[in-house]
Amino acid sequence: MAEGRTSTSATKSARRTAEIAEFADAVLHGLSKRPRSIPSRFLYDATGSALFEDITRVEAYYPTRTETALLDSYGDEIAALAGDVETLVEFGSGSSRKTSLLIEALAGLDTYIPIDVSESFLADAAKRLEAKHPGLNVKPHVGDFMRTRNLAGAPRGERLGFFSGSTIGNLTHEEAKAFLENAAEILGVGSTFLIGVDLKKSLDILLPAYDDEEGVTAAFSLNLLARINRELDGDFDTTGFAHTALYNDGKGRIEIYLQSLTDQDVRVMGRSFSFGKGERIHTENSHKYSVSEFQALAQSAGWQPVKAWTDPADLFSLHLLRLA
Ligand code: AVJ
Repeated sequence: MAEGRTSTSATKSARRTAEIAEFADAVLHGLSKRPRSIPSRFLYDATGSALFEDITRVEAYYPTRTETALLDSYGDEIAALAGDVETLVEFGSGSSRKTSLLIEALAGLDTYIPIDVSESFLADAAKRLEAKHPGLNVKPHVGDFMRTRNLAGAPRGERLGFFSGSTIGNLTHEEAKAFLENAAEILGVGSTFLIGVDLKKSLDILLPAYDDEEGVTAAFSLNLLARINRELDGDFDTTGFAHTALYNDGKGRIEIYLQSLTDQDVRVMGRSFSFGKGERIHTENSHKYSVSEFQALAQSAGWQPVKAWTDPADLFSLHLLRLA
């Protein structure tokens, strides 16, 4: 897949074709195996990303507003501990509000490099942030942050990485370790890394955050079936499946499924898949960490904990790490 800073319409459409082929492979394979599962990254097409933005405004979904409040409260302290940061590298662009809080706190910042798969999302974010922070160079990098190996052509300079929103929770512990090792490669020795991580907590708070009364999270999950219908010539009845969220205590994670409400047959790309009533497709994991669990994971990938901040209700954490 083409990766880099700008692209022509030919590379854009080649990228789109590759994306659909990859989605098709993942869906046909994921619906054939047992237990059925589809990787969570496919939830985030344009519609899914917009629905996720809606989730961040739902009352029961505490992570976004709690992380924003932590950045607001501790941004200056984070900036002081990170040192003379010249380049901010964001893995998977978050909402520009969170990023702006960090940019404002980093007095000597010269360049902001957001890494994201969505070129249009990056272009919007670049425009907004350049307007908001005059003098800041925004150099978007198009690519999957799990696969990006270097930021060719980007200024060296003291680097701070930023991975917000507990997106790291989508990854298994093994994948998270691999991600942290790869980020170490990209950011380089001496750099720092700020990561937002959701904390383990009471199920009374956790479960409603992933199954809100307004049904926004359900709509987000079910969009995966609608996306299969749109892009892979599927005929899923989106009212025939229910969004289900549960906490897997052993694995320390929320697991999200789409559960068939009846016995039914579904066709995708000319192939037929039978679902028994109650049968489910695993669509997403959201891992939760205590502060010390996450610090141990970071250390296993070569990152030294500098400091961690939590809110008074112990809902969410921000970790500053350094690569020695
Ligand atoms: C984007 C992975 C941080 O795990 O809280 C929220 C995804 N899915 N509600 C999370 C999500 C359903 C979210 N992350």
